[in-house]
Amino acid sequence: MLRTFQTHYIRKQRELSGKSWEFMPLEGEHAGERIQVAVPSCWETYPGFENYRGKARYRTCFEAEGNVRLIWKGISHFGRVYVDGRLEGSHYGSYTAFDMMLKRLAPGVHILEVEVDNAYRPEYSLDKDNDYMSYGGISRGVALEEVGEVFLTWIHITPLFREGSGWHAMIEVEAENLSEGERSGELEIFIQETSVKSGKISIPVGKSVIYREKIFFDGVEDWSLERPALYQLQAVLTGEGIAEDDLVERTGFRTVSVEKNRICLNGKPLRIKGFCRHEDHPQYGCSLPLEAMDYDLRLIRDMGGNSVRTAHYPNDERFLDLCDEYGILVWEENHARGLSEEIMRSPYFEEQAETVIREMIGAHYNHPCIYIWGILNECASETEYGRKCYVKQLDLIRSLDRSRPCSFASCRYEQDLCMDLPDVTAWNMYPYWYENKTARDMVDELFGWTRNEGGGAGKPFLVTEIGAGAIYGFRSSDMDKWTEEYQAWALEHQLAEIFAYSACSGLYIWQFCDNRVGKGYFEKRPRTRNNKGIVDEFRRRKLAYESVKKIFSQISDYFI
Ligand code: ADA
Repeated sequence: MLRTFQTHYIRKQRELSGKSWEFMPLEGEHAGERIQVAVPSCWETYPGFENYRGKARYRTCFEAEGNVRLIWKGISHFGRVYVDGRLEGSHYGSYTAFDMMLKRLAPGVHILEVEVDNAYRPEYSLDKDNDYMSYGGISRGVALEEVGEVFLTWIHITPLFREGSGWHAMIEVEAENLSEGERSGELEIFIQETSVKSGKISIPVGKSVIYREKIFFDGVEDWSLERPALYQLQAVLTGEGIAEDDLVERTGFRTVSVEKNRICLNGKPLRIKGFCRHEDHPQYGCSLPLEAMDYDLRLIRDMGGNSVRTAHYPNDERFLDLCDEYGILVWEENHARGLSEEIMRSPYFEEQAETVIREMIGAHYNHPCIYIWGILNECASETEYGRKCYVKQLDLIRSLDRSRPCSFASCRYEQDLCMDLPDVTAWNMYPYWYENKTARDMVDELFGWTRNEGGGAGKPFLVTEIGAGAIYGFRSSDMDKWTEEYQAWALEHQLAEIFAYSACSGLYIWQFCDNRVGKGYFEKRPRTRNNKGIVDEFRRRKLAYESVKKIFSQISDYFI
C-alpha cells in the first residue's frame, strides 16, 4: 500500500511493489548473480549484500496499455528506469517520490528494469558516509496507473479559519492533457457532504491547468492532538459526461501560526515533546513496513511524545498518514546532515537540495501533522556562502507554502550567520554528553545570544536535538558514559532543565531508536550504530525509556 487510504475509485491503479522482482548486482564479487526479492526493500537486508555499495538492477514485468503512469515512492539513492530496454526516466534522491508517463504503450507484457546506484559520487551531493546509513534499493513503494487523455496530477488543500465565517479551504486541483489536441472537461469536488462543480475547464494540448476553488464548511471538527479529525476529498474529472478520472486526498482543519515567541496550533501555544527518528531497522533497512512504523508511533505515544522530527530527510508518506491519524506533529526536513561549505559549493548541491524541497512539499502538502518545514541540518550556516543557500531554500519554502513556518537546526552556536532567516530558531545541543555544561546554562547562553546578537529576537525557540548515548544492556552503577544508567540520568536532567526554561517552546530528543551508521563513523560509534536511541534498533527499551515517559507525561502539549 502507498497510503493508508484509497486514493482512487475510478482510476485503475495497482502496485508493482509487494511482489517479487529479480535483483542482480552489477559490480563486486556477486556481479551477475540473480536472486528473487520483494520490493520495496533494501539490498543491505539480502544475505551477502549487507555492505554492498554500487550499482544493481531490478527487473520485473507488467501487462498494461495506453497511457501508463509509473509512480516511484523512493529509490535509494539514484535510479534509472527502462521499459522494454528504453530509458524512460531517472531520479536522484532516496526520500522523495517521482513519476513518469509512458504514452500510448502498446498492449502486451512489458519488461521493467531499474538500475539503482547507492555509491557515493560527487554528482550525488546529499549522500556521503554519514551518521546514518545511506541504503540501496527500491526502498519505497511502486505503483502503475492506466489513465486517459486527461488526468488529475495533484490536489492541494489549504485549511483556513476566519472568526465569524469559520473553517474554509482553498482547493487546488491540477489536470494534465496528454492528447494531441485541446481537451475540455468538468471537475466535481466532493468533501464533507458538499460537492462543488467547476464548470467547463479547457486544457491546451500538452499542458496542465490548475483549478482553484474556495469552499466554506459548516460543522467540521478541528484537527487537534487530542482529536485529529480527518476529511477525505475526492476530485472527479468528467469529459463528455463520462467520469474519466479521480483523485482522493485527505486533510485536517487546523492552522499553524507563529504568534510572538510561540508556535500555535489552532491559536494555542504548543510545547513540543518530540523525538528525532531515523527510518532504520535491522530487518528492513530504511524500508519499514507499515506495522513497524505503527509500532514506533505507539511507543512514542506511550512515552507521552507529541511530535517527530524526520531527521534528516522526508519520510515515507504512510508514516505521515499515521501521524495524521494519531495526532502527532511532524517537523519534516529536506535531505541534509552536516554538509560542509565545500559540499554546498559543489555544482550539484543547490539544485539537488532545492529539488528535494519542491518534491517534499509538493507531495506532502496536505498532511495536517506537518506543522513546520526544515532544511539543511547542521550545514554551513556559519559561512557567507552557506547563508546564501539558506536564504534561497527558506525563500523557496515560503514560495511553495505560506501556511506553515520554516526553520533549520543548527549547531554553529555563536558563529551562526543565519538566525535572522527562519520563522523559528532551533538548536542542537548535547549538555552532559559532548559539552561539560548543564542544559540550563547551554539553553540560556544560546537563547540569549540568538535573541541579542543572533538576529532571532522575538522568534520561537526550539531545542531540536538533545540526548546521550547508551549501549543496550550495558548496565553499571559507575555512571560511565554509554551505560543505560548514565543515559537515563542525562535525559532526566536535560528534559527537566529545558522544560523549566519557559522561553523554549519544546525539544526533540536525539533520538527515538539506535540506527546503523556509515563505516567512517565506527571510531565514534560503538557497534557502528548511533546509540543515542531511547530504544535500541530492535526497539528494546533502555532505562531512559521510563525516565522520558515520566517527564513527558507530566508536561502538557500546550503552554497554559
Ligand atoms: C548531530 C546530528 C545528528 C547526530 C547527532 C549525534 O546533532 O544532527 O544526526 O549525528 O549529532 O548523535 O551526535
